[in-house]
Amino acid sequence: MTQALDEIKIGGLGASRKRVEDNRFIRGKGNYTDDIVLPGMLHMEILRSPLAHARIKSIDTSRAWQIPGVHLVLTGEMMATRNLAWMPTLSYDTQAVLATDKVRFQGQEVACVVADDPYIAKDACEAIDVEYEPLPVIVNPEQAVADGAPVIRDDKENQADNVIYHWEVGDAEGTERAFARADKISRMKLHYPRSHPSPIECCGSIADFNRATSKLTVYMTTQAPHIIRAAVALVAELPEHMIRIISPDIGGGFGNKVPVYPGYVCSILASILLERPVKWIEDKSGNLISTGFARDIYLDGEVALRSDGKILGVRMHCDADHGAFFSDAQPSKFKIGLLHSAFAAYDIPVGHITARGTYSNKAPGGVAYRCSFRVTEAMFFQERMIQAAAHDLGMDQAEFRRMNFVRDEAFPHRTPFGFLTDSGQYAKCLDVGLRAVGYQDFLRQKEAARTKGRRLGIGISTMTEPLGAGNSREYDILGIKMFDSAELKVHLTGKAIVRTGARTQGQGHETTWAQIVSHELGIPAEDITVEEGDTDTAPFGMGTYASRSTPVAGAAVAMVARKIRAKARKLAAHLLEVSEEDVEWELGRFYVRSAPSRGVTIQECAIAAYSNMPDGMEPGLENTAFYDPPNLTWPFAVYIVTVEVDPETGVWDVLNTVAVDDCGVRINPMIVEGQIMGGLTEAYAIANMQFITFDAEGNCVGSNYMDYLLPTAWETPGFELHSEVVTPCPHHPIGAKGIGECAAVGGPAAFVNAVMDAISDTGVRNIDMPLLPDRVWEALTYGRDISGAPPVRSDD
Ligand code: MCN
Ligand code: CUM
Repeated sequence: MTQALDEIKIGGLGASRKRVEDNRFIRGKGNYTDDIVLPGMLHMEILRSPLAHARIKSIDTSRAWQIPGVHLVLTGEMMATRNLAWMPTLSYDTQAVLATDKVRFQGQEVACVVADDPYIAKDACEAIDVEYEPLPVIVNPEQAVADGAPVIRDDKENQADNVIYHWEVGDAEGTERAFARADKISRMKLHYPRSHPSPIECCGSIADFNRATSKLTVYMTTQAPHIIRAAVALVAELPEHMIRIISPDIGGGFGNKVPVYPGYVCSILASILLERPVKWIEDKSGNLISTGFARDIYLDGEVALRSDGKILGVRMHCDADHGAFFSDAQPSKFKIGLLHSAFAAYDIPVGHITARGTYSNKAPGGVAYRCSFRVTEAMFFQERMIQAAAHDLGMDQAEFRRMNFVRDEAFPHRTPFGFLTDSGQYAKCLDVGLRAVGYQDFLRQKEAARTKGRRLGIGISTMTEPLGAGNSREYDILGIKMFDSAELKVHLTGKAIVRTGARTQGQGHETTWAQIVSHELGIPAEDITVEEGDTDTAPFGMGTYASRSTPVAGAAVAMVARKIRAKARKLAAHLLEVSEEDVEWELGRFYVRSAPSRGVTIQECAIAAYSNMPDGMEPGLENTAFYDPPNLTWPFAVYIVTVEVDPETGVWDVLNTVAVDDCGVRINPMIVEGQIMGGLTEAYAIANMQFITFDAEGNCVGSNYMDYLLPTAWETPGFELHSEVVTPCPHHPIGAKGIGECAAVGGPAAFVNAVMDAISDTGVRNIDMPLLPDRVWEALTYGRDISGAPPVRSDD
């Protein structure tokens, strides 16, 4: 008779355990960066450029210095004397900390004031007199490469134009041949607009340099504290053990809190100069106008088709607008991130991708807002191209996908762009989705509605995402290899603490890491504390982004628990007075194989580790595991959306959204569902209502929540989630794949495809996001495509 514990009851794998962190969050007891108050703390504010491109003729700070309560006014010139006016970016470019020669985007940091309170600091910023000489402005790639375009990065030697890189992957000649053989070529031009993660909490830091101990402590909103510590050590040449980065509770990250921002650097320098703690908290418009953006990329794509529907090849050219500095926060050697994960779910014999990156007078972009480094763009382009190709062939869009999917037995599958996908059941996911939405029925309803002048549409999108960077062979940040670690300490009473180098920003690690330990050791989840975010206590890790925590840090948690179990087995053998080979494990308990009723619990082993260990055994029950994943994990999803478009107004309503996500084994099904709902909400917002665009002078339009809309529960449609397809990850210790971003990655195309399906009979091929009612109305009324960011004229 087994005496194994009931895994769901103890909060192990598969338990929809309530999020333990929410206990403090919903009571208003979270501890965010801005909640922290240190003795003698001063406040810093940033003066930002009103112009998008201008030479700085002079900066006069004398009036600011005279304001009572002002302690320090920092300018680029002062930063330059310490070699800190510029900093390196994660993409091997440089970025201005405070502008010296020119300003290159609206909102760029020009000066900082440190004062007794933030209001004095803000007033003093307004007392700084800057004389600018305006320069011509570039707001898109076309202007960037036009003849006679002003060179934005004239600070860089050998930079004679605005091109950052040319990049390509795939087989150009083979693709050429495939296109020559094609019965039909389907073409699509698209723009994925700039989008902004907009977490509720803005970025911020409190730097606290203590001259007496030489220790620098920085509390900050970062998704990757260890990388920040390494960057501070390397850039500021401070000894690493004298730097402590603490990332307290984070009010949402979504990629916004991966990069290093000038505000962090200035607060650190100010604290070192003043020997007092200096707090900088970004305001909302500062966050919207200047921190890391995502996307802003143009596609010219083609699919070569055989008349029976088989895809023979794909060709894509992408133009990426990076803004004023190439500061993509991504760990691959590929200039355009993982864009070439496009078409990974389809069996494409050959393909070729080229990409060009350019500078513009816009805030530096390149954070991967809820996506594994341009996978969102890749999947959006892919699914829009797939829908257009099916349409061009006159084929059913679901059938077209099914016939071109990679088959279940074909894994591991090498994509034409070099990735190795691990596992999946793509057709099954599609079937589940089609059944749930009532596909055939809906097609009939759509026809019937048309005869009454109503426009219904159905959109399908699929996505597979390369999650879990890295493996250390292929992924690094500034040369630091991508892996993660976990440390587990089991106390003598059998309670435990687990720490990882990841950093939760709302994803629920405090809940789910405990569940992994429970699964491996049978210690109830409520007996396990999870801690992350303090570089003095957490083991080394590369942080939380690209949904890498479960694939990498989560795997490390499982591996360290297994090390603990291996030692506990020796303790059990000692307690049971049998040899280790005779000891069997069941959840929570070791027993003697020949006498199963004789056993010891994991808690009894724990106390023995401190009180009754065998001769020669090192006491204690703690360990650390480093995990270098053999491959990325490849979750898959199908999203299906039905809509009704009102031809009078262009307003579209979502009738139904079905999501079928296969992220392998789910640690906490409720948390996974929350992640999917959050991602779908963001996808809906991007497709429907959000844009940050720029007028001809480079003024950022949309740097407030009147223009950049965040959907509330009122606007957000309902979602129907399906979890019945589970393909365990073959190389992950508990079979889990990442999930944090999937719905935000795959969702947008489902919404857009649905609206396009509703109006495709008018000959309109594309409306670029956001599908605002006036854009849909214009397309429908005049039968024409609507391309690019919404036009904004300067005289509006
Ligand atoms: N999980 C699970 N079973 C799986 C996979 C994941 O139970 N098979 C759980 C995890 O244990 C974790 C959560 O789901 O609690 C998300 O896990 P994972 O997919 O590993 O993603 P990360 O923890 O690495 O989170 C990063 C991801 C990213 S990159 C963005 S951006 C994003 C996202 O998570 N930002 C978020 N979701 C967010 N959710 C909130 N609330 N706030 C953010 O800032
Ligand atoms: Cu891709 S945004 Mo998240 O990686 O923090």
